[in-house]
Amino acid sequence: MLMRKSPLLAVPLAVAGITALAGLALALPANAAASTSTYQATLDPVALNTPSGAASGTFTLTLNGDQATVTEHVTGLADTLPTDTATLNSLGIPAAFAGKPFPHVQHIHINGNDQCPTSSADTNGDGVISTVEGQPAYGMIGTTLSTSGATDTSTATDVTLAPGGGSFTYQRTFTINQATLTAIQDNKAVVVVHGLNPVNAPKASLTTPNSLGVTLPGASKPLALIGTAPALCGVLTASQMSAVPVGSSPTGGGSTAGIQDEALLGLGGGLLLAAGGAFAIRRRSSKG
Ligand SMILES: [Cu+2]
Repeated sequence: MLMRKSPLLAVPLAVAGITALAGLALALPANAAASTSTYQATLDPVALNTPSGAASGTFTLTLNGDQATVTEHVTGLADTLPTDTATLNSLGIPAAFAGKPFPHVQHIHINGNDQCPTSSADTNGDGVISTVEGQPAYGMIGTTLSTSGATDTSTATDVTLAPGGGSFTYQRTFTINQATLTAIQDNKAVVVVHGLNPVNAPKASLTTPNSLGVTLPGASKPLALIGTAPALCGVLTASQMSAVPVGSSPTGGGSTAGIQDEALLGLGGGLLLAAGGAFAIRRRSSKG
């Protein structure tokens, strides 16, 4: 539809085909993303809660205005929920969850001491660092890294929107709230993945109710500490990989920038085509 306005440009675009359009979409953000910055965290086992070397992860967050793109890989976490009713009940997990992937709620915590908790964070001495005990180190929840839906605190403990399983890749682009955005830029943001592995978690995490009072729908008792205690943690720091603008853009952060950015993130061929259309308009206006 947009191409009709620019027949001369539409012809080479059509001939070049999808591959070239994808190339254009990849090339565009160099101009559009002058403010892009990248932050990274290495996710390490939380003291007391996860044995050293048992689990690990990498986390990359790219900011472009208020759009955040997260790419995360974790491995070695709790894999599946128990299947026997007695164990499920003792952990505060309804039977409907039997054998399902172990949910790992995860957040960007902000405005604490920009640290992951050490063993001294276990202030009640039960051998587990609860997520509340970890807060002086990593702060309150700023953003929920949910698989869909809201990314604020409203989904913080929603296990149905949490990634699950022992190893997973999480990738999502979302509008990041101002508090988290500011904290990231001030180096006050910490990534926390929750949910301890029953196989090697501290015994107390299996028998103590979680410190947030989370009770799963249909459960007869609160979820055990194992469900919400921090398993992996990493401090977000600015990366040397941050994009460097190449050339100048006459329109800067124009109204089409959002579309182009989504295309960069690989959200689908339709958006790639949309980006091609936006590119056609920009080219036409810059020539005219
Ligand atoms: Cu958290």
